[in-house]
Order: sequence, then C-alpha cells, then structure tokens
Amino acid sequence: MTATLGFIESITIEELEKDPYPFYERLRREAPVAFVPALGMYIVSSKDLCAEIAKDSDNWPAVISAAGGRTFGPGALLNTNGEEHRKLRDMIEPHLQPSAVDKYIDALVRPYARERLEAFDSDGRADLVSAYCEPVSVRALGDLLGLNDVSTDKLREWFHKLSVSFTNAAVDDNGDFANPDGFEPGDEAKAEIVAHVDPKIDHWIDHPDHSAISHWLHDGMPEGQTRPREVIYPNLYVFLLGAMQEPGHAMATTVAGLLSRPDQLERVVDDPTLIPRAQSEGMRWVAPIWSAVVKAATKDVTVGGVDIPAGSAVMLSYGSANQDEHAYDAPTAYDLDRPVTPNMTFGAGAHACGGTYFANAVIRIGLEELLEAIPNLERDDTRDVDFWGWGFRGPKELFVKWEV
Ligand code: V55
Repeated sequence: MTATLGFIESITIEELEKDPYPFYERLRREAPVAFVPALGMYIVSSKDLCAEIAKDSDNWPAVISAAGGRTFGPGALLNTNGEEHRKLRDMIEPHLQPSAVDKYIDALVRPYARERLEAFDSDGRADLVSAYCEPVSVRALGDLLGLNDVSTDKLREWFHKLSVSFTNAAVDDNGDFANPDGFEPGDEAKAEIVAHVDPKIDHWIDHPDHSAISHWLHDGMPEGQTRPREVIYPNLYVFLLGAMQEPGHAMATTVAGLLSRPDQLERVVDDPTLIPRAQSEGMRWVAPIWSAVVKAATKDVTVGGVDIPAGSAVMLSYGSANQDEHAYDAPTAYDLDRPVTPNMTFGAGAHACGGTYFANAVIRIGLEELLEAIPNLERDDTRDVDFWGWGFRGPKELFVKWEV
C-alpha cells in the first residue's frame, strides 16, 4: 500500500458532513481509490470505478459499513447476496414495480401533498423541508407499508435517528467505533419500532391486508407460514431510513437547485413536464444517498492502481461519482439544460435501488403540487440554504417565501 496522503490522513467525518465536495474533488484528482483512516475503509470517488464495482456483484458482493451493520443487523437487503438477496428482492418488488406504483401513487401522494400546502402559514414563508418535503415523503411510504397509525412526525424522527446511527462511521486507530454513544438514537428508534410493529405483525399473521408489510409476511411462504420477524425487521429498518428520508432530500435538493437558477425554475413552473428532468438533475447534483454503499473485495485486487487486500470494505461514494469532471461539465452547478448523462444516484447492478420508480413518482408528484400551489416561489435570502450530510445529504432546512 502506498503511504496515505496528508489530506486523507487528517480528514474527519464531521468535515465531510459539513461539506464533502472539496475533499472529494481532491480525491478524484489525486487518489480516486484511497484508504481513509477515519473510516477504516477504502473510498472510491470516480464515476467509472464506482460503476465498474457496482455492476460486478460476483467479485464485489454488497456488504454494509460497520456502523450500518451495527444499526440494521444481518439479513438486510443491503448486506445479503446471491439467492438470499434474490428472495428479499422478490419480497419487496411487487409493490415497487412501475405497473403497481402507477395504480396507487396518485391517491397515495397527491391528497396529502395538497393538505400540507393548504396548512402553510398565510404569511408567505415556510421551511419546505419540515413543512412539506419530509412529511410528503414519509406519509406516502408509511401508508404503503401499513404504518398509517404512526404519525408523520414520528416517522420523521425514526428516519433521522436511524440515519445518525447508520452514518456514525468514525473509527479509532484500533478500528473500533470512535463514538459508540452515537448508536443510541438508532437503538431508541428500533426499540420503538419493534414495540409498535410487533402487535401489528401479530394481527397481520391472521388478518392479511393490502399493506406492504402484510405482503412481506405472507408472499411466497408455504401455506400456514409467515416470514420470520428476523427477516422482516432489518429490511423494515432499511425502508424506515433510506426510503423514508431520501425522496424528501431529493425534493428539497431539486427546489434548492431550481432556486439557484430562477430562469430555470420559471421554465419548470410554466411547463411541469420538465419536472422529471429537474429532479433527475437535482439528484445528480446532490445525490441523496451520497456515500452509504459498501462492497467487499473477495480477493486481493488492484483497482485504479491501488492494491486492495481480500476482505477489505470499499465504499462507493456515489455523490462524488455524480460530480466527476470526466463525466460532467461544471459538475458543481445545478443545470436543467446539461446533457442527460446517466448518474449513480440509484446505484447499479444487482443491488441497484429497488425503489427507483416509486421514489421518482413521489418526488415528481410532490414537486408538481408544490409548484402548482406556489408558482411564485423564491428563496428567503435572509436564511442560508443549509445542506448537510456525507452518508445521506440534502438541505436540513430550506426557507422560501412568496407573494401572497
Ligand atoms: C442505503 C439505502 C437505504 C438505507 C441505508 O444504499 C442505506 C444505501 C434504501 O435505504 O436505509
């Protein structure tokens, strides 16, 4: 192994969470495959190497960071492979395939989006993240799963706590967790989730309904049997984190991007058929799952000129892949008009996101309703747009105003 460059040696996760872009810009230029001591993992930051590894699931099985594993436990979609992974995909995919989503998505998202917009203060100011993007995101998936009886704010609290725990990735010189207390929020959320969902599972076992969790319990199981809770929970946590949080991130990011280009915002307001393009560029610009995907080297291997020993954990930083100067001109700018080039936002290969179509539909409907209700949206420039996060990234708050 080559000596670690000084800037890599000294980086901290707190710095990355504040703003990962300068560090990663330098990584792509000087060390697109690099061992990062603060993480105890290799990071891959270029688009071509991220894509190559993601697509080669035979040589690069999906694992999970140590912090991710501490949060979800074994048996999640993210850290299973081969036949076991295929069965879990078969469990979740029926509700997420386009033909299914198209049947239910409007009724699931649009009325609630309108309800939130009608509840906006009449003073023409709002924080879109807490008042709209997060609620619309969590309510849609919560209702689909069968968690209609969990409040919108509780679902927001759960994804936030799981997210903090999942990304508590810092390790010390011995490779042990640097902040073991950082898992407490996730542990609290999981205890609440199990306490709430266990009785619901008891009920669904005898009274199946149309909810996704009820189907997870019953689909493909022999007569009289249901899928064990040890299979359900790790995967439910995956949904209650990423699938709850990221459509909200994507909506807010897209609005922030459009607010940075008021001419482009105006065109999208005038022609809502541009919304899918606007959101795709939003997620290219700031990938909601910025750096959370990890693969394992199955053998000693050389990638991008760096020797990686068998068994190493290799993190694919898709948020950086989406900023790769070799793939995109002026990658740091939001630009509706840039050539449509595929990006890594939803991953690739056997572990490519199973919720791609669902998430895109939620984001699109959320943005359609927002821009129809408030076509004269402007940034509240007395407040900063406050992007945050390295594992998962988006605006923490997004203050807007409009003439009422
Ligand atoms: C990831 C996805 C998740 C999650 C945690 O791709 C990490 C990484 C879709 O949910 O909860």
